[in-house]
Amino acid sequence: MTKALIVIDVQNDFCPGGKLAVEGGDEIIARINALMPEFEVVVLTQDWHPAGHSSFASSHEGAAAFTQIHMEYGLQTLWPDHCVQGSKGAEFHADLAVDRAQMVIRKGFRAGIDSYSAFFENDHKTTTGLAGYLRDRGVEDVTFVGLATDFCVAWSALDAAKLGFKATVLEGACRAIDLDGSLANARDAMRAAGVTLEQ
Ligand code: VGL
Ligand code: ZN
Repeated sequence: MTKALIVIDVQNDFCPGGKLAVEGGDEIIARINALMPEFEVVVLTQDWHPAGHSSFASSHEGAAAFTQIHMEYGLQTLWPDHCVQGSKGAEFHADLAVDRAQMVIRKGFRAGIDSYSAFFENDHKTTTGLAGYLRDRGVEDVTFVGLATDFCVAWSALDAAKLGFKATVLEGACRAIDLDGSLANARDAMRAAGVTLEQ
């Protein structure tokens, strides 16, 4: 069974000192690098927003970061500006072994829609192309690591399970944002969907 490691958003803005820093975000990098040689397929995702993206609180007058708004496709959490295309914050962390990756999926590049999942944008319909890539390479088993557990990692793992992949999240190689119970909710949802949670 061909196995893929999907490394979610290990970018400067999600690491300490970044615009949307996840506590301990850089602590997982050595483990992720060590995992890479165990997988035939290694994919990185890169959050990649245009300036003025609709997920930025700064794009909505009077709106504060970490609140929610209604978009056409559903509820959307608003974030500080982060991972702007071409910025230092959007680059992968310098310690990540990016050269071992065979594929980089950029997501969140459409101004009007966010994309947490590596497979579908937040309308749950627009695809990123990753499922097709994995199927073409014969992948059946996908393991997720990276940032953040309760947003991009969880949404990716949930979609992977829905698409029929065997999905595992290595929580010890992830860190969470944990906003209003989002981590507990994400873990419940992943378990219910048949995602295997391991340390
Ligand atoms: C993420 C919030 C906004 C993530 C990306 O990588 O989990 N979270 N954009
Ligand atoms: Zn983002």
